[in-house]
Amino acid sequence: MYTKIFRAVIIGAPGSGKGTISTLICKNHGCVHISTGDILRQNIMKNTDLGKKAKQYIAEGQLVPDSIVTKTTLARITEVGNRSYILDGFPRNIAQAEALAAREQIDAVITLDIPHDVIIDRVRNRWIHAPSGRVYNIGFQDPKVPGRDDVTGEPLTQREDDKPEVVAKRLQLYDELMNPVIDWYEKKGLVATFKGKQTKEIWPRMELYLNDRINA
Ligand code: G5P
Ligand code: MG
Repeated sequence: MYTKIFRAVIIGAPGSGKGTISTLICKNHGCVHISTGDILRQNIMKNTDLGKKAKQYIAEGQLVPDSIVTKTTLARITEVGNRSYILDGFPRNIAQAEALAAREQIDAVITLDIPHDVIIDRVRNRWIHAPSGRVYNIGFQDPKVPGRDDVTGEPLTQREDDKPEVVAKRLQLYDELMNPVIDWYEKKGLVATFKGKQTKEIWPRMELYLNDRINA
């Protein structure tokens, strides 16, 4: 468990492993994983007002408008209260980064640098349990029973925005919008970048970094 409250942002291209690594961090260090993509997908499943507004943007690989996402994410952070968290998928542009900075003191920004060709292969093999956000990958993180979630036994699905043409759009949007966000955090001295092709190769380095950071 973290010895002090640790508030981190994780940044990486679509399919870079933000969700996978955040789950590992939270399992090993007892923090809360806040994924804006998971929150939005859960709202789409439940057909809430938020889900109805977000659905089309996500299907097309566009960003959901800031006004909606920022409000929802800050509300979730309020619910998490005085606990450590990893913010996955937010901020997505400078306006969101500024809105977050106005509210929260972020301790670290972790960026994942994974080659795009590796990402495209991964996304093709990704299956999710949409209600919980649990993620699987054929050949890397297989479900115990093919096509079924390990915990609930419910069927797995593929994401609407994992179609190849939408993934290409998401990758392009990522480079355009997130390089300025990373630079913005660089200037604040918060960024640690992890480069590699596989999560298992990145994870030991991430653990060293987190341990240093937390015990500093
Ligand atoms: P999301 O949900 O935030 P993305 O595009 O940022 O979506 P995504 O696709 O969820 O990111 P990830 O979390 O980085 O990817 O990656 P992951 O799921 O952990 O890993 C990808 C796959 O690779 C998985 O199947 C995993 O098992 C596998 N994998 C991991 N490591 C390895 C490995 O070492 N080897 C192999 N073989 N496989 C591995 O956002 C979705 C949409 O929501 C909206 C936008 O429309 C966005 O496009 N949205 C927002 N809009 C506005 N503002 C915001 N802040 C928004 N946040 C979300
Ligand atoms: Mg994710």
